Amino acid sequence: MSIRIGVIGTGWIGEQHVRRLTELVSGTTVVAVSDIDPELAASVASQVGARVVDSAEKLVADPEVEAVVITSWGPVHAEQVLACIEAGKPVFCEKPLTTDAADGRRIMEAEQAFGRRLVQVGFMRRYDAGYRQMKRVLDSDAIGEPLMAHCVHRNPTVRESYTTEMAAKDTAVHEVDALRWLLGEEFTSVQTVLPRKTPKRFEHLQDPQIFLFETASGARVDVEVFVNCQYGYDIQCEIVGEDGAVRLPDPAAPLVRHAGQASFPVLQEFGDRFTEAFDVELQEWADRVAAGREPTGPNSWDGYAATVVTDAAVQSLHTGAPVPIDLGERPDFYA
Ligand code: NAD
Ligand code: ISE
Repeated sequence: MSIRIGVIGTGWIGEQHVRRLTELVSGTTVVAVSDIDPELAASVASQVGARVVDSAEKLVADPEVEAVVITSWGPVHAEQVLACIEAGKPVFCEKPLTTDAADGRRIMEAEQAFGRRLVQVGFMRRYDAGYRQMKRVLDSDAIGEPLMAHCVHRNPTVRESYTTEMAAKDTAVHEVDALRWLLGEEFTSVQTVLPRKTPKRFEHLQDPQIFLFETASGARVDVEVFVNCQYGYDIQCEIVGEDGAVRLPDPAAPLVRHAGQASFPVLQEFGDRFTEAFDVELQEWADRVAAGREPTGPNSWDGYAATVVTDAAVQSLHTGAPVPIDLGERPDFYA
């Protein structure tokens, strides 16, 4: 039996997830889609034989829809997730869970009142094979207690609508979640450091940026975000422990020897770098939904924590000073 899914938001990643849920993920059928742009919704719906529903609220309430995937814009995620919880339907929400920490707390309260976890957040790096290998190394204690992490997040270029604050909230947010998960602890402060701006792109944009985080145990994590690096999509991560270090592997690529050089290509798109992670992420989510069990992926606390941490990074961007991070107590519900 296939789970009947409704998808809200049929833009770039929504269309990809609709295709993924139709062609790659087993046990799922997209039965309905909705977008504030009805033509876009109709075009995506027609590719997979789904119905178009004329609002997110109606899609959530639709009796045929058993579970919901939210791929709309960040600022509308909170209300859509809350509607799913009220309807008692499992929901996979692309990052960010919310753009506001108070909304993250509302979601956690609603879920706890419902009595069962229904929400998974789309931090797909936890499903990437390389990150999973790193996690196994860390959990095996092979490198001892982590002391430092060095991360790089480079995009070849971004659209003009990309703003300076998005370096933290849209881009570094992936490292925030991945490092909280890898290290198994929370961030306690952040300072945003601004190098000289690249002249290669928009005048309005401060790019690159460096985020210096501290964790509860005193480990340090530095994250370079450079979204107009020109040469490709490049994700790097190294964790240094008391007894050794572990580094994220580059995606496998053939090494070409030619004209006195040995080289391999650098990927250009984040969609290409994390395609398999997206596939695994949605398959594992769907399997849990089909089994009637709570999701095991990033939960509402993780979504809330990422918002609080990236809000603090934006605050530091404006002042230059380190900003303390206070998440409050994590409810046992999210242990
Ligand atoms: P997009 O602008 O291409 O698509 C968003 C779509 O949502 C648009 O078609 C828009 O019309 C629709 N929408 C907006 N408000 C709506 C509403 N109230 N109801 C229904 N539809 C609505 O953006 P995108 O690049 O596809 O990003 C969508 C989300 O996915 C964002 O939250 C983004 O951060 C996230 N995302 C995650 C990753 C990742 O690596 N996990 C990558 C890209 C995007
Ligand atoms: C985008 O929204 C993503 O989520 C990508 O993974 C990231 O690399 C990019 O910088 C973001 O804009």
